[in-house]
Amino acid sequence: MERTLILIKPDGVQRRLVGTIIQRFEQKGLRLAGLKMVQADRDLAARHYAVHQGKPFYESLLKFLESGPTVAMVWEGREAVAVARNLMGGTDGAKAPPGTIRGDFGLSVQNNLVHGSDSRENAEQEIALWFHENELVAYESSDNAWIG
Ligand code: D4T
Repeated sequence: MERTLILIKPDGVQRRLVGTIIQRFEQKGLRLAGLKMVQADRDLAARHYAVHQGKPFYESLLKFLESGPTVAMVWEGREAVAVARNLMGGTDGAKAPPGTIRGDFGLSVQNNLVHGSDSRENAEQEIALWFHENELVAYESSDNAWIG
């Protein structure tokens, strides 16, 4: 079963979009395996966005992620990484298509509401960064046979 890390970034929390965003992943058929609210500090923000170190938007990106609580989640299911990225839409909310989270609720590049892992390998690293293994719950969902 593939897993992915999804963050509802501080703008999504402040704009009271947590329930709406969770509903998108839930209705698609992905299964929630972990959920918590985190106030990211500089260390966590820097480790999460290490790949962007040195880019012009890096400092501003860290400040944004530190600016308020984030909802961290692990979702699992068939092709969970790609499915979640499709639900989110592209980085820039102004260009993301309607029907996607960013396309429906955002106009910004930086304040783009959600983060989703971009590969299976990065997903596992990011899950380990945001969660302890004992915070994740393995269970059978009763609708498995219908969703696939
Ligand atoms: P994340 O990683 O948050 O899911 O976003 P994306 O995968 O869609 O986009 P990304 O890695 O290219 O960028 C990470 C993060 O940086 C912000 N950003 C990006 C920014 O503030 N200015 C920029 O010019 C770019 C390219 C938005 C998302």
